[in-house]
Amino acid sequence: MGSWAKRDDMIVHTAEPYNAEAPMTTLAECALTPVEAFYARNHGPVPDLDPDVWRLELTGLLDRPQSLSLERLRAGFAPREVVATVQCAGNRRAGLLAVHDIPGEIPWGSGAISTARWTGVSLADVLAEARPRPDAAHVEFAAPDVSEEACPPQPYVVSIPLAKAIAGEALLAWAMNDRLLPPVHGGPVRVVVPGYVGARSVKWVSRVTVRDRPSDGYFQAVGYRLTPPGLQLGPAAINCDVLVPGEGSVLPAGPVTVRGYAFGGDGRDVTRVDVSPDHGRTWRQADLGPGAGPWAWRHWHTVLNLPAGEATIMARAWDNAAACQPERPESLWNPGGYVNNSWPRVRVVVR
Ligand SMILES: Nc1nc2c(c(=O)[nH]1)N[C@H]1C(S)=C(S)[C@@H](COP(=O)(O)O)O[C@H]1N2
Ligand SMILES: [Mo]
Repeated sequence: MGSWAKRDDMIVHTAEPYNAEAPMTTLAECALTPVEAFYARNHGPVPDLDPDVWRLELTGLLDRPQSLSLERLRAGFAPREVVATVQCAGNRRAGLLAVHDIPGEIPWGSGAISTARWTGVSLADVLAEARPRPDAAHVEFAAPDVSEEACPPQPYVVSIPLAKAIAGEALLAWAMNDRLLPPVHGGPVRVVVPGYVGARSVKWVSRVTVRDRPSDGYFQAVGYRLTPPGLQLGPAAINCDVLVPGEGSVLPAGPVTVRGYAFGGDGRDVTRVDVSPDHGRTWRQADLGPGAGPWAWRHWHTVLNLPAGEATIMARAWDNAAACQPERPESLWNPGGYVNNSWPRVRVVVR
């Protein structure tokens, strides 16, 4: 076991704060990512919280502000389960860094995305009891972990629109894959905002503030922002990637099974994944796996016949509005440096 009870084969980008992703072959194995292989993205040290002392403060534009213990949260609201994929906005950033350097950003490979069955209560139910006022428009989540990456160093605070917070799918979760949330994933309680960039799924949440405008904390207003200023990341972009074979694989001639995932993002379904054996000259449609619900990725696979020599395998996903992933990372690069959902390219050698 590695640190934080993770598998030994995790790719650890930084040990402190702990930032790690699973190898792509591991992600290809199952629809739900084992907790030991679930990627971890931390901006500061993991706080050590006592579940008995933990409270969730609900404050701001509310008629009935609340302070809820874990016991009260579990007993007072209907339990909910949602299978949701969480994807860091930096997933596949290494592909952007190959185009342009972005100083200080983690060179995530393709594994800053994972899927779990989350158990908790619906944020909508909890907010309903606190009664948002008519001018409520955004919901801010605050956690106690202090990040030195922020300027000045500050706790992790971000927000989502009220409409998303009360749509039903967002959770205050205390378990993942039927296990109590481990500290590194936000235990005792975290927010899970299905379909949004991972940055909005706040771990160790301790305060929920209902506001008339988005959070002005560093991680909302400066980090996780696309240029021009003010354009904030929320809904995740449609994405797919090739997980197997890996970059640089040497394969025997003959049929090759290609596997990957596709994720539609916020309420958009992936309806088709195409795979090219020859750098985009020809394409064939992959078989899409069932997926574990509207907020989860879908695995896909197809069999390609690759000629001997070097080959570049590519993939692209389409959503139910016929939108396709953008072709090239060059068209996505911006000084904020976030979100590479361009077509994956995997070079292999066939002998
Ligand atoms: N309190 C807190 N919540 C946080 C973060 C953090 O650093 N602190 N990182 C965010 C980011 S950027 C991502 S991608 C997800 C990662 O969740 P995970 O570590 O459980 O995979 O948590 C989000 N929630
Ligand atoms: Mo992230």
